[in-house]
Amino acid sequence: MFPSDYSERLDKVAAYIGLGANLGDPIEAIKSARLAINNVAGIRELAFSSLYRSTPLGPADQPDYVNAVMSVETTLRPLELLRELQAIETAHGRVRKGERWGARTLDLDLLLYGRERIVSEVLTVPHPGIADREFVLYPLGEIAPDLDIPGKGLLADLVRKCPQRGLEVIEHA
Ligand code: ROI
Repeated sequence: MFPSDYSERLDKVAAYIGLGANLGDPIEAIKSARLAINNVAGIRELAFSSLYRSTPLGPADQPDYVNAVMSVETTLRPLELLRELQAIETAHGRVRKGERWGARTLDLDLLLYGRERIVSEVLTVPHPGIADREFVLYPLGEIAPDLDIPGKGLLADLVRKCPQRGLEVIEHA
């Protein structure tokens, strides 16, 4: 890795973050994460979707999730942004146990970073699940209906092809 990966860049990039939680008080966790993200130097919120209740993807023996998506303008580089999001997850009680599809107090996914495509050991952007997860696509459609997702196509087309699986708005933006 180059040292420059951790230096602040001067140009502003639009990034999209997926928020999810299904343990403890998920609504509170999402709202608290929003505040924490806004408190990071070099990140400014552009838009925040409604809060949604969603059916778990993965093992069904876990509570429903609360999901939302936010867009930010950032001067941080992708890995810096990722580290900040992981620190906020940890501060919200997230313990990474290596289990892949389990319940979590807070999950922050870097969905998109400008129009960049990144594939590395620690980060894949666009997020690998972005094109077929209703709890990402529908909230994204609310805040960025005209989005063209690098390598995946128009968001509107992806939304049209994606079953809602019981997804519902629980708190309007
Ligand atoms: N399922 C839903 N509905 N929402 C999530 O945010 C979510 N996150 C996950 C897995 C376990 C894949 N399932 C999810 O990480």
